Amino acid sequence: MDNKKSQQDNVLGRRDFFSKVAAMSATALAGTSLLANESAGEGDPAIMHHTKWGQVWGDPVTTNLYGVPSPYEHNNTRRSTKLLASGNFRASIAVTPIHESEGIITPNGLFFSRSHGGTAHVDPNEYRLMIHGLVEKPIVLTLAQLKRYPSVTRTHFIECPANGGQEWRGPQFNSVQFAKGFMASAEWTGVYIKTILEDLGLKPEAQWMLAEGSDNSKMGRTVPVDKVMDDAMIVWGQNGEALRPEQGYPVRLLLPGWEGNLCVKWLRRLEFAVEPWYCKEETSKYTDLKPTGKAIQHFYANEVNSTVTSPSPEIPWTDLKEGDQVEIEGLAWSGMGTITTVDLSFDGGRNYVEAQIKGLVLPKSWTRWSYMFTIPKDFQVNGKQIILASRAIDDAGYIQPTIDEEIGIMGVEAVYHRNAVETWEVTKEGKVNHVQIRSI
Ligand SMILES: Nc1nc2c(c(=O)[nH]1)N[C@H]1C(S)=C(S)[C@@H](COP(=O)(O)O)O[C@H]1N2
Ligand SMILES: [Mo]
Repeated sequence: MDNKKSQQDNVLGRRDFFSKVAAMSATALAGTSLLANESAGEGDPAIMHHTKWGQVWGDPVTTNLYGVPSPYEHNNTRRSTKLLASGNFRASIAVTPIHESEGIITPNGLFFSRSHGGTAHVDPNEYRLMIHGLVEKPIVLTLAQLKRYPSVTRTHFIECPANGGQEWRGPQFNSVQFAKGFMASAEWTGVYIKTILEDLGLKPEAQWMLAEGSDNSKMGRTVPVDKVMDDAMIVWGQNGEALRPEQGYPVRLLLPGWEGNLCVKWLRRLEFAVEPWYCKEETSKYTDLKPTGKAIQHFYANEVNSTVTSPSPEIPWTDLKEGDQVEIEGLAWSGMGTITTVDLSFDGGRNYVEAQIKGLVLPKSWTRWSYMFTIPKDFQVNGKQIILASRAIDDAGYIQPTIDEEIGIMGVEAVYHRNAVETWEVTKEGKVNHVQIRSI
């Protein structure tokens, strides 16, 4: 495997800025309370009067036998754009509103979706999975038979390796949803493929596994047997219910941390062999062109990455004023391991302070981070406009590169595996814009 980014062993630039910002926040937190001085007081009719909804019957419990979000949340949706679609939107991508997401799980209706031939609608009664090639006992399973294997439940993100891939030459989208939302996270239930292979008997010469979809795109990708025997899963459950059609109902392949493209949906066939297949999606696509003209192939894991999600172009600070406390939040993730540290910069990545990691920290999972911040005068820190940037480190020892480091190695002709530090400027009105800062 060609690891395109070298490991950096030192964490740069925490020094003086760290102490300054830390001191600033500490003083602010000691001197004021969070929101206790903001009380609307006695005059607020919204708390003084009976509520409209408290004076009528509520809906019968039978109104939504399958629950739907409050109508007030109508804006919290996946989004798509012609820039990300071909022709009739069948081969297209709809991105997750990561700025609206809470915790580390994406609700199924908001899970990003990328399909090369449209969403297939599979009849579970006609569903079959064939496992063959270099196995002692080839098999064709129905869905019910597949589910008789012992199941496991694991939380993992799926990220299209093209996440951010439109932006090698600079921001295309003034939106965190479009810039970073080619990913989502769920609690998946299924069976480890190694469990099935213990049953069927994998022949020792097997080195590669072909996974093929039954949809119109016939998505085919080859996976090294090492990964298959490590943590590859066949999944049918997504956040406590069956997979959604967009996620490959009734069954998909899940390769924790690896390119979303390899997680073949509407899975029909697994075949084991000595050589890789060199399918269309691992030759013409999902390879990265380097400045030398050579392409990187068989490069699978999504590397350590992070983004600020709030504030963002979608969630600006325009309603906040000097002295207000606000939580800066974001996500960090790595397909190679567990997030250990997230750093936050107010000056575009020159200096960093350490952010707080919140909640569950799981391998190959979204990890939520946060930083309590006091809005400074004119939204300036040390007399300069704020440029937010986050940088994550994982336990495989990787640290996100700067955009200059990444472009230095990859040029700008690549599409996949962009994981450089992203930058977000805050204007003096509190608006947030996606920017790219070179040569810092
Ligand atoms: N059968 C099949 N599997 C597929 C695809 C497809 O078009 N057909 N798209 C792939 C791509 S490019 C990605 S990024 C992920 C997206 O998974 P999601 O739609 O559940 O987010 O599925 C992968 N698996
Ligand atoms: Mo993808």
